[in-house]
Amino acid sequence: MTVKTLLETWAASNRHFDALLAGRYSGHGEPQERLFQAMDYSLLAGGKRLRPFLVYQFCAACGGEEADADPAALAIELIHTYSLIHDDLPAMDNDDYRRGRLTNHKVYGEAMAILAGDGLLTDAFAVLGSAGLAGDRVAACVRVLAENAGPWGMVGGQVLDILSEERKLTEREVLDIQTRKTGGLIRAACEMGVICAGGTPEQRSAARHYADGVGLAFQIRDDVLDVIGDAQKLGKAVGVDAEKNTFVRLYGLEACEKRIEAETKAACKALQSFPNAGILAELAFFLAKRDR
Ligand code: GRG
Repeated sequence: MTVKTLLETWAASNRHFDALLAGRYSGHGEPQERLFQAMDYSLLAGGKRLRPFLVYQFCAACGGEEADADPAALAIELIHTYSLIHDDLPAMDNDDYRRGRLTNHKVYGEAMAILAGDGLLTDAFAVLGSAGLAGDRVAACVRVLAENAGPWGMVGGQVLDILSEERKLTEREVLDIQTRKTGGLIRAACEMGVICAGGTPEQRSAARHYADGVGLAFQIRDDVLDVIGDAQKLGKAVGVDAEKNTFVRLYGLEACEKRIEAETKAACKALQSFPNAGILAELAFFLAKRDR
């Protein structure tokens, strides 16, 4: 597997995914058109689509078809986008730019941005609930997604982060917040991919291990990019996390690089449970060096 093949596969996956999204919300003359426009504004702003790609690739690694993974891929990106819209609000991070454009509330106002996030979050479960998969697979996906995105997962991590803003955290505390806040959706994406394909409990567990390594490396890289990254490439401001409880503050830049490498290698070890997961290994190494 080469980086070129990875990027071509990822781009093809994104084309397929964007076709799924096209025309889903705005443009149908519904009375709540303004809400749909606000949802599409952030959804179609050109994110990397990493989480859907993970759903598709874990489904494929377990012998599933692309169509089996569509609802879970859609659901995870809807939830990810809602979290970004809400995270950018004045009551949270108060950011002006995201995905290279003005943040949702800057264009649609706070009330509509909150409702766009709410709409994306709830529709994610409508999408999953109407998946044409066996009922036990749908139920398992709903549970995994809700547990990782909700109060025990991403939302819980955000709360812990907010409550500790004034305090310098221990390594254990920073890791706990990261595991929920960033790790939650990455874990849900990987595990749902296995579930959609009817993979084994061992494969679900291996997918979680891969996700834990990749998720941690991804967040550390995010913190590193806030220091050394290019705002143009990232589509958002840099240097804004200097006062926060980041991994750079905890370890320093050099140790961050070492930890990213170690977590990436650990993630790839978990792939032994899958007969053909070369692309997921290549993805882990690519993400470790990403610049956007
Ligand atoms: C507000 C409920 C609520 C949760 C907020 C996930 C989150 C918690 C906030 C988003 C901001 C943030 C720094 C999250 C860390 C995870 C992360 C690096 C998100 C950005 O993900 P990318 O790089 O974004 O995949 P794109 O735009 O490419 O999809």
